[in-house]
Amino acid sequence: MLSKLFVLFGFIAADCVQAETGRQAWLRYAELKGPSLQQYREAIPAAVIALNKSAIAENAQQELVRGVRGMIGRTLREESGIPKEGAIVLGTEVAIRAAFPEWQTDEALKPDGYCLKTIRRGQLRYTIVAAQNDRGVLYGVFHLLDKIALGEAIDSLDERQSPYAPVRWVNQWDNLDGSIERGYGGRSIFWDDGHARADLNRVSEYGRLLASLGINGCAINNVNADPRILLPALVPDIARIADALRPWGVRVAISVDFGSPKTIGGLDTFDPLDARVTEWWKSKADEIYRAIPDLGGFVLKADSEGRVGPSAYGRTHADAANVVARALALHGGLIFYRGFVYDHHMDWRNFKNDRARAAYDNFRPLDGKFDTNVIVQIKNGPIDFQVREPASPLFGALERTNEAIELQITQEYTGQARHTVFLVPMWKATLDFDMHARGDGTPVKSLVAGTISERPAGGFVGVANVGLDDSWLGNQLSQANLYGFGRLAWNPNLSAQRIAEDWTRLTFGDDPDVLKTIAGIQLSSWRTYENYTGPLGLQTLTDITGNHYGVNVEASERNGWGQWHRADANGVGMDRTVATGTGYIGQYRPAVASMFESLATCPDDLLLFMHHVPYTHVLRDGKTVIQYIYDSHYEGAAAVRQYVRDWEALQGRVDEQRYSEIRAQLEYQAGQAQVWRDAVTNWFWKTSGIPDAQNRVGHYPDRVEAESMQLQGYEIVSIVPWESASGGKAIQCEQSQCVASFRYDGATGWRTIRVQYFDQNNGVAHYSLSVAGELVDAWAANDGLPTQKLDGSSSTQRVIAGIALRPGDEIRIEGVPDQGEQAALDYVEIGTDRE
Ligand code: GCV
Repeated sequence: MLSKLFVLFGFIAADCVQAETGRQAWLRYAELKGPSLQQYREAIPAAVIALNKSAIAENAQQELVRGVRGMIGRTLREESGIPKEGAIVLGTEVAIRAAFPEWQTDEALKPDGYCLKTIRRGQLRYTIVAAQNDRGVLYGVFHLLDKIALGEAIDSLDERQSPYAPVRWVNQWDNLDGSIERGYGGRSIFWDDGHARADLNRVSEYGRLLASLGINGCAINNVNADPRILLPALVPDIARIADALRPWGVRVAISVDFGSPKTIGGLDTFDPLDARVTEWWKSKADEIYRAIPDLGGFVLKADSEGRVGPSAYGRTHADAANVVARALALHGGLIFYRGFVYDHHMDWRNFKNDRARAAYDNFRPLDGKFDTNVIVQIKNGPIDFQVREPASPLFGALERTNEAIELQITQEYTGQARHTVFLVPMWKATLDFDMHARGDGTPVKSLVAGTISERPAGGFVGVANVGLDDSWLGNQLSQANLYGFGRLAWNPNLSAQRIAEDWTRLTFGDDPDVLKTIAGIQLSSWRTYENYTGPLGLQTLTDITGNHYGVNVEASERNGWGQWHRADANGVGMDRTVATGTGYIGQYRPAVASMFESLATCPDDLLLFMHHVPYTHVLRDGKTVIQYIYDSHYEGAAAVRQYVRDWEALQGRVDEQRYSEIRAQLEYQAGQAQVWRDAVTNWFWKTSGIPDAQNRVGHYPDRVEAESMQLQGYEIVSIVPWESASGGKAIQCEQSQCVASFRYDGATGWRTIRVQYFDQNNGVAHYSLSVAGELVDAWAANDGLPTQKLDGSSSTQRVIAGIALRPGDEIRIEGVPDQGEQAALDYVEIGTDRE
């Protein structure tokens, strides 16, 4: 009893303290208001019974109590048998049938599936949550709570839900030292300093979030695996993490390094066909399964980006996968073998070379040679999570091999959680794409779920990379990507709109204006981001050999990484046609290949991914390619400015902390979108020699370049790449303090001043801005942007609204450098207020 009270008060205290930090995500269980509260108070019975005894069943019951208390303000009484009053009854089908013999169903539930059913006995009403297994019961409870949160009726239930695919997993790219590769939400919730964290509460909280979406597996370390994960000393750590996730129905998996038999195993080889290596993997699996009998399995990245693999011994990926698979099979484990295999030292001068071909070329010949507990885990597109890619042709090419689609929830190439980009529409474009693998009607979703060819395993893997930040992912709005991944993994037929709206209502409440604004931003955000970072299939025009964040149009060219767009003075795009290009298009089935091969039928959104065309090529909307590039960048940047205005209209309707965080994030994004816009459009103008028909590119009437100001102490520097700073130049301060000033020569009026400055991550420079001798703003460059350099990644904007300016007013910026951060400035723009 005492411990239950403790849990009760613990929840209440936790809810008060952490109410709106974002940590509760979509599971806030905020108190309902108005008539719906009254309706639920009348509909909800007083008692709950869990018929099965297990940690998962206990969690299901506790979750129900917690949710009902939060939303309806009623504390359910926990009973041990069916009472003579209305009740909510949780249990497996077998247990429910024993208690309610009158419950008849024709259709058996799938594993993890559940049913919500109202059964009446005379005047009494029982709300049944029945499932094939305990995990399904937990999922059913979450669904029931969602229905309440979304205002749906629960007094006459008759609903069955089954997952679309058995595999619904997340991968975490967490390193044992606690850092996360491509993680933007803080340090690892799992690891610190080489071991599992002492406090794994956040892991349990994560398990709860995952369970609420029906996610049933989690790989807890980076696919660039540290071989030490397989040392005996780490087994208890993995076991502790598994203990934290198990009550939420989430099985743990680990990523392993293929060289382990040699690096940590004491063998002189890791040749998959060597009997000693076979034995090593077997005894290693036995050792781990003794401690964690329900381990999900292993994830393996081999022969990719410097990782060792079977090629070291002239063996195939099937040889590599199977040697591990056989060790795991004895314990019911799976191996997720990553299809992300390519040569990153390709000769860029050879126009027939093509990284996009790699997955198919490597795996298609091995179809049918993988054991049944191997799943080939394939990224959605053939390159690497770019802002837009076609579906990987490998999905349609494997007929006798389990597949899973790998989607990236963490926003590596899509703004690193500093830009709001809701990825569900992008994922749906791939999942719904018909590969014509067996004639019409074989969308990617059906191939990965194995529903077409009855492959035994397969499904969905999301690279989540949540961290210790309260927002989990580094941006409150980015949580929708984790939520959306889970919803799609359970049911990929849901629409992006439905997912965006459900998420918004659960996360921010039911205010119709809040719903309209947030869902509106989310649903347009992918197109917006694409518009200013890489339209027409150019891929994300970022620093691909560096941080994958800021703009750098040529970073992809003239190196072996193969993310080429081949833009030159005459044209742009990769020729991947069969007729004249790399032949990549020929990897698709004929119906798909012919659509991509022809300029007449290739969708414009993927045009430059598939074809090299002159800048004057005319698109379907009548625009030339070059004009589209200009226009889309202006549209994208303007859209983000509008997001800021839309968001500001919600002040007072969203809790203060999340309101301010999101406002700051969107305002930052608006500044970055402008950097991207100017960089990409100027680069293409210079390269093509074709001016913008609307005369915007290269003409900035409101802008005063820092290098043209009166400078005291500041010196002018050239920026690399040139396009990432206005005019290719900026000013930096190598003294203890510097000043840049100029006189305003516009009309009298209220103005917004935008200062474009650089915020490197090697110090905290300070700035102040005065107008006509009066200090109007001061700020610190203390953001953690991913660079020490002056470039597009560090370029950022300070917006100072509501300034009364008169012609002749002096605008003066003082910069104080700190530890190598040089208080650098690019330009100042003066617009009409809140322009
Ligand atoms: C974990 C991209 C990322 C790498 C990542 C790799 C992969 O190249 O930039 O950080 O490595 O994909 O998916 O294996």
